[in-house]
Parts: sequence; structure tokens; C-alpha cells
Amino acid sequence: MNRHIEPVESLCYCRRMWSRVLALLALGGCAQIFELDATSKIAPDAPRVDAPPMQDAPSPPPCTGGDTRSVDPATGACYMFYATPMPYAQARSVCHALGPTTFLASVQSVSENALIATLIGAKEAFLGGTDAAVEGTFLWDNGTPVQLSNWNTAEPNDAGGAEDCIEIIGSLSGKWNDVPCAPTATSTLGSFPFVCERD
Ligand code: MFU
Ligand code: CA
Repeated sequence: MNRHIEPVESLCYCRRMWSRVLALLALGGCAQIFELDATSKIAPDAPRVDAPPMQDAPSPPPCTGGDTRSVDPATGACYMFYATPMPYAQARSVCHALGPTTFLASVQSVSENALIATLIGAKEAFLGGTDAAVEGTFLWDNGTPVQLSNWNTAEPNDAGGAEDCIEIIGSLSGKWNDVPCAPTATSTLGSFPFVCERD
């Protein structure tokens, strides 16, 4: 026995059902959108920072100090000559007191050596080299090894077994000699003018 359904009635029923389904779907979609919105972790725009204005390269501090001084155009290093003689340890302290990049002078090139020789005139002066830690192994005051060799003839001779510091001799075009680092009871040698270098 077939149940009889009125065609008009069944059509209306179907429409009502569909509109409900669509409404529910729409609601579900909206809910999802709101949920997404509420939990989204998109960071707010970072505050804009203006580009810094164009500037010239910072100029190095002026080369002052010592009795005479000179800047190496090749490296920008500042050399300061102190004419008052003193023992190596004291000279070193004077240089270090000038700042964290200032040491007794180290010499890496022939041109640097020539510049220092000119700076000191006909005097003799301590450079920063010493082999006090290991006899025969000279280190610069800034911790680097002495690589350039500009020793005078027959030097270094560690005369009397008591010469652990390096002097540069202006009257010999900047040749080097090892000398005592401080005067002793038996020798007045060991106090010299000196050269500080700021890099
Ligand atoms: C040389 C040098 C010494 C010292 C002496 C007077 O030794 O090596 O460092 O200057 O002359 C003979
Ligand atoms: Ca010597």
C-alpha cells in the first residue's frame, strides 16, 4: 500500500528543510571565522623607525701626547715620543695609562720603522719588544711576536746576559739593539726615552 503525499506539501517541506540546513551551515561558517579572528596571533605592525641620517665616517681621536708625535698615514696609528728616560716597566705604564689600545711601540714594517726613527731624531728609545719571558724569543708589548728584523750588526747579543729589551737608534737610521730593561747596581744602562703607539 503506497502512502500518498501531496506533491505541493512535500515540496514546501523540502524547501523548509533546505533553508534550515543552509542557515546552520552559514552560522557554523561565521562561528569559525569569529573563532579564527579571536585567536589569530598576527603581531601588530612594528613601530616604524626612520633610517639614521647619512653621516661621515667617525674621525679617530686626535694624536696628542708625548713630546713629539706622528701619525702613520698607512695605518692611522699614532706614535708618541717621550724624551725623558725611564726603565722599561715605567715607560710601559706611561703608554698603557693612555688607553686600552696604547702600548709601547711595535714595528711591523720598514716604513713604520722609518717613521719612528724620524720621530726620535738622533736619540735612542725603547720600543715595546722584550724577551724577558723566554730568552731569544722577542714579543711586542701588545702580545704579538717580533717578526720584522732590523737588528744592528751583531745584535741581539744579550751583552752580559742582561739585555732583554729593544732600543731603536735614531743615529743609525733606526737600527735595533738589545739593551738592559732597567739600570742595575753595575750598569747605568737601562733607562731610555720611549715611543708609545696607539692603534
Ligand atoms: C754593544 C751592545 C750593547 C751595548 C754595548 C755598549 O755590546 O750590544 O747592547 O749597547 O754595545 C758590545
Ligand atoms: Ca745589545
